[in-house]
Amino acid sequence: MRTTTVVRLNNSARQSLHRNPVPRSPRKGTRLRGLVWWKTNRRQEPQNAAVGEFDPTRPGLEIWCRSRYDTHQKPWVLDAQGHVIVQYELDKVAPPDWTEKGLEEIAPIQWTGAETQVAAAKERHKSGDVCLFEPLSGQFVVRFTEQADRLYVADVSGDWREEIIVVSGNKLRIYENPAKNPRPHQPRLWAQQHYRRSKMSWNYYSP
Ligand SMILES: [Ca+2]
Repeated sequence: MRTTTVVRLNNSARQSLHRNPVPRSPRKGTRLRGLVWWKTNRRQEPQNAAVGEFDPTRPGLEIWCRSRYDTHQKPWVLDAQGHVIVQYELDKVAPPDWTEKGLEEIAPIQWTGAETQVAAAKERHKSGDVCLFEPLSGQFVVRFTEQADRLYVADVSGDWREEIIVVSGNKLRIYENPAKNPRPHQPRLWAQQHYRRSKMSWNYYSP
């Protein structure tokens, strides 16, 4: 039986695809329903991204994009409609002794329990420190002196907030937030199927 592919695009999406075509042969059996949205920030590669509730005053989730600079990264944030709402130079907001190679293994994290999420990351290309930062401003809110080789984020203590899990050589360390949980009765994140799916595997570009 032949596979039928249905793709309906508006004019703006057609123009976007013309400038930046996507692969034309979807996996057999895949039924495309069209482009949801496509957005570029002056054709820059976002490279690593983190999606989360970084600004509750804006509808939907925001997308933090790291940029692909090997040093002196210049992140930006898209809103749920694909508009660039902020961009900044990491060097101007990171601690002065943070590696100039920037951030890697970036993940949104429910650290405080408040509605606004922050992001966790480690020093790029080294067994380095770990930080939590505000994606919209780039401000570092917590820094852990570490020799982190790999970083994970998940709720392992069971209070629905998330902890930072660091692999350092053959050691594993877990950091939790000792502050009071402002919303202790939120349902556990593990109750959401998409959370279980996203935590099943680890991905360097969007953990
Ligand atoms: Ca939002």
